[in-house]
Amino acid sequence: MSVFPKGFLWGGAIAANQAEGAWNVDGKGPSISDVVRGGIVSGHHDATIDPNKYYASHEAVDFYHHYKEDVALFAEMGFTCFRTSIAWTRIFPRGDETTPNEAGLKFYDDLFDELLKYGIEPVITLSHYETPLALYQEYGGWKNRKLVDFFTRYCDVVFRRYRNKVKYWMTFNELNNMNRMPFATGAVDAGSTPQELYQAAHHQFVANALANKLCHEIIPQAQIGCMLSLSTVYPATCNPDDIFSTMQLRRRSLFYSDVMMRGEYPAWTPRLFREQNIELAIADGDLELIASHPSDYLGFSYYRSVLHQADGEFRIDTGGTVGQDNPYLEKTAWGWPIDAKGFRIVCNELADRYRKPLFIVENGYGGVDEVDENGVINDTARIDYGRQHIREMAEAVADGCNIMGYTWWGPIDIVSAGTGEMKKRYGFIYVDKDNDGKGTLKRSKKRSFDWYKQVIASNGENL
Ligand code: BGP
Repeated sequence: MSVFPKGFLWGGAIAANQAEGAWNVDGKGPSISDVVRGGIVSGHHDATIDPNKYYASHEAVDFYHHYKEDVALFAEMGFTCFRTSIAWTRIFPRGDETTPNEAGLKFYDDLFDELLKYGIEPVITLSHYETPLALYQEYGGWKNRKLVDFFTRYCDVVFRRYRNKVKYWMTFNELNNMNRMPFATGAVDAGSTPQELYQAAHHQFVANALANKLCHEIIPQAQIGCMLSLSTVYPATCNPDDIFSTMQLRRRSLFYSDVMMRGEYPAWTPRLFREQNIELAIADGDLELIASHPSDYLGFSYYRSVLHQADGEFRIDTGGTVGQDNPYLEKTAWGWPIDAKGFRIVCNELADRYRKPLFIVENGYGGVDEVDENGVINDTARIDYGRQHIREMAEAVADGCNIMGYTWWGPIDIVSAGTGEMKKRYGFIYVDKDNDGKGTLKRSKKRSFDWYKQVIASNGENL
């Protein structure tokens, strides 16, 4: 019998800016993703949109116009949930308006209706690297407290509008990437000071608490979580310096979920702030608000593990080199170590730490897919990755971890956040489009399509 409980949510996850395209259609304004060429992770972006240049988010895989066809394929695989984000700039094109854009609201009404028609629960991220560009350019992004009000207004509008359609929400995607990817995460510049980065995070904690409060008031049956990127981190050796340094690194990463899940700043933060000359502007009532409205669950992405050495260079770049080399692990074509046991470890670590439900909202294999002479894409490496990781997730459930669901990242090929490429593909569904934007956008099934279908049909038994 399956170890996964009845009602375990199985599906896939995308983000609006990596899939929808239609970046300036039906009143949508530009988001920070729309000025990026070559991946939002680097933070490199143009000051204004150059019509002669290629921006991957502008068309992406045109999910905006293909969603019916795509949702039908998800339904064929048996999805019971589907994670995507609402593009904030479809609802408020600049972010600071008071009246929402009806055409944008209507698009998500139609998308959610289409999902619900097949019994697929929408799981919605409110902000996935998609802060309105005007809020970056004119307000300086999340380091400005005004964004709390703008975000809260946006949340209020979408909670009311979709109260009968969406039960699962998440606030900010991978907030713990603030130090590594400040532009994507906080709409602040790459060279920002620690003071600015932690201030931006504080504003997002306040916004997160207000969103949780509003969501519970407007949709009592809903659950709203936070979302983090959580690779497992191993010390490179048993040298106590490596172990201590790894613990510190882990704390800095879990700082974000500690605040949002537990409702308080961890005990070690005053020392960090003192040593880095950080003086946070905390308004009256902020800490009480954060304490009163913690997240209902922790959503997280897991792709790989990281090996950390105290005096070594901690390298993370978009080309894919991650930490030091772990001799025990194979890597993907992008250099991401494949570590299914690490997945079980991280599930247990988080279940122990927070004692609240976990939702695996991203896990997947980014690889290069070749169409063979018969038109078949035989993506066995993707299937192996999925099989190993779901097997370890089953072990984590058997260990006692409370896991709500699992959404494979990029069930249909989309633009890579790290590199801006189409070539780095995660999908069970292939999209005919290349790195230069050429292709018919035709969808076709890879071999992994039937594999995932069988996994869902057997509630994770038949791998
Ligand atoms: C996560 C992001 C996603 C996503 C994924 C895979 O960090 O939340 O947006 O794209 O990583 O990364 P990439 O696209 O760089 O392969």
